[in-house]
Amino acid sequence: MLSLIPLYSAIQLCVDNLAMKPMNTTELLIDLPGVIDSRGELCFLQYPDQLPFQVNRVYYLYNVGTGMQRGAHAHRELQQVMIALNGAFDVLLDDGTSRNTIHLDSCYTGLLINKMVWREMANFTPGAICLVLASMRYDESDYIRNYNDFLAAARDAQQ
Ligand code: T46
Repeated sequence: MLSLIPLYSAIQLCVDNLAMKPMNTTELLIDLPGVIDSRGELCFLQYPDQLPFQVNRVYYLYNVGTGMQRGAHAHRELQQVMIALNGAFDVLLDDGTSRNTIHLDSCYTGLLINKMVWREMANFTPGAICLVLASMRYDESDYIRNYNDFLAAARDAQQ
């Protein structure tokens, strides 16, 4: 006999998504200081003024093809700050109860992504570069790559 559990999970996921509130992202956007002179522009961020954590890893995404998506996971402990160093892209953030999509298109803005936040990046413009400053070294066991598992863990964490 067919199990009804996958069907029930899918329906529950749809109901949950419809119930999502818009996430307030104001506090997540970090204004980065810039120094502009005749030689060009310089932008910086340092702990603890603009960065709420000390950086243990840096990586960047580039050459992301048209229509390609990145992310689609959450992190149990990792915090990150993301900057559109060049071009633009969209970042969907979802904490399990609220969600919002942020358009990043300025190297003067950092986006703080806290732990236990599902993220999906899309709509990369040609030549876009996404710089990420991370609080921890790479650790695959910190990833939650299944959305239902993320929702269950986020609800446990919020109780
Ligand atoms: C995130 C978004 C914004 C490593 O070996 N070391 C690293 O530091 C990273 C980030 C990745 N990898 C390996 C793991 C995979 O085999 O690179 C491969 C691609 O990683 P992933 O599919 O996780 O890439 P994205 O772009 O979907 O996600 C990345 C980060 O992994 C993630 O933490 O928040 O960028």
